[in-house]
Amino acid sequence: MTAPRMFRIAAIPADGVGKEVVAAGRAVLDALAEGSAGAFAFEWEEFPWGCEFYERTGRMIDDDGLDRLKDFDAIYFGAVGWPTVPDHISLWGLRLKICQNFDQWANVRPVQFLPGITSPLRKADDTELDWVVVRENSEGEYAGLGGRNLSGRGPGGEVAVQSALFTEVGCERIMRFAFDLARTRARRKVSSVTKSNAQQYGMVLWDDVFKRVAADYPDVETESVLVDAMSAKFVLHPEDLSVVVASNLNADILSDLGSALAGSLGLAASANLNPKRRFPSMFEPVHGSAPDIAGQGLANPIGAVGSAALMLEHFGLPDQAARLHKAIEATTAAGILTRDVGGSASTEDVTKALIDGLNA
Ligand code: GGG
Repeated sequence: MTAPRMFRIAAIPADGVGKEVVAAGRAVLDALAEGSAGAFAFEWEEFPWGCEFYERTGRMIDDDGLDRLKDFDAIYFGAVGWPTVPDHISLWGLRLKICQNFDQWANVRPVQFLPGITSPLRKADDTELDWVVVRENSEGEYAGLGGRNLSGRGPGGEVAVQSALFTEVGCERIMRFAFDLARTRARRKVSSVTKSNAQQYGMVLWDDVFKRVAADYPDVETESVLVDAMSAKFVLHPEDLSVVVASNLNADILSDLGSALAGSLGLAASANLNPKRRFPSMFEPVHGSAPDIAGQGLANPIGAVGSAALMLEHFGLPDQAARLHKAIEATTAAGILTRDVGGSASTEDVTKALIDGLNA
């Protein structure tokens, strides 16, 4: 008998419901491996980083944390943020630190409509809708450039600057990623989103690069849409979307809108990819730590389990990813739903249904 393919995964549940949904995702993945007849297995190491760790140590992650993560096959992340720690400290101290250190410049956020879940779009054929938001994940509005109290005037007169950084290399690589992704989809279309009428430097560069890259993909339909118009399009004409590529901030906002339109933020999965695979990629639900429901067994584990499916695709196990998707669809179709999508099932109930669904 040959040894199983072993995947080493660093689990970072971090804060709030992140702990519950990472536990759920791990249970589902372990059940999948158990049923693989020894074909593959997961070796987990869990790290305690997050806001509680910050309160004890003054750091969101150990000083050697990034070094300890670098040799894992993937990072499975929960959610970051807790009311006792300022959000910019927790986000920059952990999630953004990992994304930037491991050059995870492509954030893939599919918007998926599941059976049995009512969407505010209220289309009879909701399950036919699906599009992907591709988020530039390394620069743009989240480049961390700027400063406070630049005037030196003190209280009441303070001035702050927050700059966005757009590089030709950064724009081009995320656009090529989006076009290559579009070529794998039934509808070969890329919609580029900016606010280049009002933001006349970085976003005009983005538009120029988009036109240049598009010329290399004549088989892919394209459009350039302002972010305000794209928000309306998400609601009014979602059937016209396939791949939507946008800057860090615009895509962050649009992907939340997309998942809310699909029924709940709790459903949305994401992959922070280092496409060249020099460093580990990170998989996490789109949702945050949800302090209002944390620790009550109310969190929806589907976003985290969908993220696990993206991780399996990244590992080159598309059939196993498809099994997770089938289990998700069977669970929602059977009406086993958490409160955010109109049900009364607990995180544990849904996790059990997902595990049962693997073998259905
Ligand atoms: N699991 C995603 C998460 O923890 N999000 C918290 C957050 O505030 N994210 C901002 C971002 O996605 O840049």
